[in-house]
Amino acid sequence: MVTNLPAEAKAKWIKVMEAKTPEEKIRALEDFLSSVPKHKGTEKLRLWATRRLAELRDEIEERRKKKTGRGAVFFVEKEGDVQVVVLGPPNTGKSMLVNKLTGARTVIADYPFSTTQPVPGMLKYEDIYIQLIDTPPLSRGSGLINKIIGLARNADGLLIVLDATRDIIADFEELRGLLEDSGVVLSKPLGRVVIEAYRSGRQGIRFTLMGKLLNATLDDVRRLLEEYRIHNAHVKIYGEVTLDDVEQALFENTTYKPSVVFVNKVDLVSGVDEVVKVLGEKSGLPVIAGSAFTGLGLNKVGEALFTQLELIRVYTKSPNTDPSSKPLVLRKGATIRDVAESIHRDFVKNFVYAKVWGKSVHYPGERVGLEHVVEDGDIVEIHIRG
Ligand SMILES: Nc1nc2c(ncn2[C@@H]2O[C@H](COP(=O)(O)OP(=O)(O)OP(=O)(O)O)[C@@H](O)[C@H]2O)c(=O)[nH]1
Ligand SMILES: [Mg+2]
Repeated sequence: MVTNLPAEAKAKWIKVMEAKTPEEKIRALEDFLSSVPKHKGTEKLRLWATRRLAELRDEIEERRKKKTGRGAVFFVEKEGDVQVVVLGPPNTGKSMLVNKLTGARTVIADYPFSTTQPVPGMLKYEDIYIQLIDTPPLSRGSGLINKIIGLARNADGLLIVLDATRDIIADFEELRGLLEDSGVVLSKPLGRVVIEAYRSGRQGIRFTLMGKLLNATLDDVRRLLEEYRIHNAHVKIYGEVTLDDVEQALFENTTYKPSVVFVNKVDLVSGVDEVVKVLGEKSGLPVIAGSAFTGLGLNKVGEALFTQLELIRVYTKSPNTDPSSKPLVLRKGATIRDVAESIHRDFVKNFVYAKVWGKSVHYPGERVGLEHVVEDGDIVEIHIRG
């Protein structure tokens, strides 16, 4: 999709990647767009950049409202370990579901478009806190589409709520289409590339290879990044990935959101098993059939999200103390480096070795290095200099 950008545009992209604030991002993105030639091959990219600009402007507007206390704020600060946005067509029971799962005081009403603002609540699953956000209905024609999708893009995962008394297949496809139009995809790509570019430093290009490059070598990736003037970056490759995917990843224009579907109101209809099964096959997603009203299926939501978001828990400890009871919540594939980084910046700089107890090691207390991949339930003790 990223087709033969001129060198000038490539060189400008780095500024967008490095931009920290929405204001900086807007300036850099506008500058980048001005050097992207207008033709068929760049159409999608330009469309995406234009949408992204609108989202960024919205974000600034929201921040301003929040600061001045004037106007309603749509953005929800992350709390807990992960943030999951609850999405769905009008009147499917999103608000009742969030209320039942978290106790949050949502607006529940028997007419559509009753929710006009996002409302957060906290769902506890074992020792993990999942922040659920109730949202206004997502449907074509709603003036809030960009804002709601902005919330979804910013979240760690989605909980899609459908209404069993309606055509759940059609409703799902409609919703998936809406999200895809804005670059939010629900199915996991075969591979995934994450590129973190650093503004300064002399680390060069560092790779974490958790999969493989299909048609290229790491040197090809280096050369590609060189064209974009990226000299300091951490490139993480998961699954099977092509050089195009790497280039694509520079543009953050599609993002995968792990999602779970909740088919609500099954207390009102009988024999939904078959259509629920079909939806599962069509969507490739875990589907829970239940009822916010009777409570059926509610106990499955936490675990389904935990699994679908591929979360793992790591319990850190200091020498001679017990592991913390509150886990660090990370993604599958996380390494000791990620653990160290989430404790303190200096932990990576001063790292000597880590001792690990749990599934990822051969014996309790094994010594490992920064690139060691941790697993759910691991206990980690990091030893640093000084
Ligand atoms: N029978 C039954 N009714 C439900 C269930 N869940 C929600 N309802 C009812 O459905 C209506 C809509 O519920 P809400 O939770 O407001 O739905 P919503 O999806 O948040 O609606 P909007 O915010 O307008 O999109 C209300 O009258 C609820 O009482 C359920 O599982 N079973
Ligand atoms: Mg609602």
